[in-house]
Amino acid sequence: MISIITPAENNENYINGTLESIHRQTYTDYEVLILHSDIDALKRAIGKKYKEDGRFRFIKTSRDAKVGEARNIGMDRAQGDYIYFLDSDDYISENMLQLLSESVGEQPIIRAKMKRTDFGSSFAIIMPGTNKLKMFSLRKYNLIRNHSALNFLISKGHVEQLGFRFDESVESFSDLTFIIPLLESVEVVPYVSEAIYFRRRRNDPINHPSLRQLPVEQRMRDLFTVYNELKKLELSSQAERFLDNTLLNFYRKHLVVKFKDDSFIDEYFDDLAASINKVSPKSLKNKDRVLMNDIRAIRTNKVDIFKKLSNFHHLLRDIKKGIKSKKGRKELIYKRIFNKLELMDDLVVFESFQGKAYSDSPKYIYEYMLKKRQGHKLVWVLNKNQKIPGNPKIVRRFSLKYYYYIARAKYIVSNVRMPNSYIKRDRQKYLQTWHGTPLKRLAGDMEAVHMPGTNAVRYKRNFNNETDKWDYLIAPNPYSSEIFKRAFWFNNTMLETGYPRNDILTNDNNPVIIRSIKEKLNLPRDKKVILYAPTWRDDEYYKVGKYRFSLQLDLERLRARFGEEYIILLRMHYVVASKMDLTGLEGFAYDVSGYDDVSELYLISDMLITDYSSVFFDYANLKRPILFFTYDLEKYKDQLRGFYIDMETELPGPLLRNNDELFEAVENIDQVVTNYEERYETFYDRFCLWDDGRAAEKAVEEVFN
Ligand code: C2G
Repeated sequence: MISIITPAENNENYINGTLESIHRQTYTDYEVLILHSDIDALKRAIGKKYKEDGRFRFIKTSRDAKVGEARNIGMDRAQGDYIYFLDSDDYISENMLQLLSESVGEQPIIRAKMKRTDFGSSFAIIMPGTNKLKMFSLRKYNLIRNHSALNFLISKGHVEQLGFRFDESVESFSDLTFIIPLLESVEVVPYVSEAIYFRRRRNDPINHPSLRQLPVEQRMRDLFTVYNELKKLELSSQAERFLDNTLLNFYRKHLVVKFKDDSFIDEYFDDLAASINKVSPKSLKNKDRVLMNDIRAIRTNKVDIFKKLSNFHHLLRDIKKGIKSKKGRKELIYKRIFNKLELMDDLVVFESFQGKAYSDSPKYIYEYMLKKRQGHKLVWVLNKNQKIPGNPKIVRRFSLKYYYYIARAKYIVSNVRMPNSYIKRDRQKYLQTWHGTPLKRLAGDMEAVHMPGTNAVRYKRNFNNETDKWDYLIAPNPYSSEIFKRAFWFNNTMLETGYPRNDILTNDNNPVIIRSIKEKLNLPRDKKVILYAPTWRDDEYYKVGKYRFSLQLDLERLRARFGEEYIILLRMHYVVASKMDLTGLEGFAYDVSGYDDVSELYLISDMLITDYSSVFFDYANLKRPILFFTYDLEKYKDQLRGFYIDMETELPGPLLRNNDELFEAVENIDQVVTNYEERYETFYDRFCLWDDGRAAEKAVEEVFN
């Protein structure tokens, strides 16, 4: 019998897939030892059929048991002739146990193939088994290049006889304490390539990191512990080289980056030296000069020289990166020169939608400061030539001046993320206004990421680095405040003020202002106005940052039916790059995508049509009709993002699946208003109560006092 050992702590969300892949095995003589600190909670999370199957055994561990301890307990309780470690977020091909047990023969261990995969991928089908084995002897340590004890079928008698255990004191690298002695004890390891272990890439490095995604400091301490422990054993030269290289590679890949801070060096130098001193001279042969210089400084205990070397490496790295591109050169000057200049206490940099517009909450905060708070030097990041009230200094995003100002400003005000290269300075204050009440799942709350050029792990890491820099965040309503705290991992000052960008919806909702905006846009004054403002789709794009939008709205028919009474303003999201062709629709359809401030467009519209854009939360302040043209609701909700609220029951207007339904609603708009009156009230009370026309004032008073 095979005992599968599966620690399951914190993996309640994933384990069903793992258990299913076991349940489907063609080889059935197994038991599964599932280890968890709260068996009742675990059982609530897993499927009935596994609970009813006697082969699945549940074993309680203590709450703080690390994975090594759980595996040791699993080994103690295993009743099989063989053990097999399978983690509770991974899965195996259906022929795994069969192929391994058929092929192991007299050997104490055997290994199968391992593949990386993402969540959401479906189970693998059986590959035709040829049972051809590869034998690993001299190169057997190549099999554990991922430092993992997973995916070996191992004779339990052998393990018991030689007493192999996992170190229970460390989070990461504990596998090495078991698997290295085990590999030392065998001559060869047979390898089956037709059976596959699917190792899933975790999608949440912040809230739910895999061991590899734990902070470098912790992994470093663990590695030092494990390294020193194993170095006490008498190891073969292969094992020694493997272990030394594990340390040196970790040093080069993860530690070198950290050593840019002298304080980090001060803190960890002694521990580092204790390990590096044990590296065998043979393992240092043929290593490059840069590494060897470091090693020499460490081994001779010369901290000051080591610091100089590290600083020099980092300068060199920055220069190398810098000379590659124009942007790199500017970043180099930014990092190495501008960031060393003193902060200017009166300087405030404003930016909205990455410099694309003079708009949104930064605009209203700026205008409030212009009027009510003299004594600050105000700079706008704007990528076009445009006159702005107050004639501030204007810089283009990523120009040298831009870098200069973001380095020296005491205050940064932005409504989207700053570039990854932005370095938040110690005394700098960063006010993030954000740009909408979330309907679509945000950042840390996203399961998968479908945007081009990134994946969930990278996306969340970068996002988390960004939100760490925010000192203040504006919340438009209690609902957003709660979501922002969680999805942005935010625990600095939440400004529960309402949206500055919505101040005008309270203060300027009058015929004089409405008329002046219509004049600015050259719109007829005798027609009612429909505003169509949809959002973007993560998976429809030309390239990174440039999204495609195909208009599903039938403008010809809309004009034929409503052209006498209405005009329509088409407002694409700012990341949408598709251009609209409105030839023949002159005087009826207007492309207002380039108009900076959507809040002004709300003011002049008699009705809003949108989809999953946050625009409706703001528009609801006006208490005017809202229609939802949601022709791709299922795809958007289920595949792309997922929503925070129930579109079917909580929106202040109807969901309309096609042009016919939409036109009917426009035709009978009074009836729609009546039908949705109650829901609109509830919605308004939930999302609009903080918007009292004084949000900019409240935010400024708090941040700039
Ligand atoms: N916007 C706009 N015109 C559109 C769509 C959006 O001017 N056609 C502006 C609005 O100010 C809106 C903001 O961009 O509130 C954000 O747009 P969303 O469509 O909601 O999408 P997104 O940029 O993904 O932000 O928490 C909010 C979310 O992050 C959504």
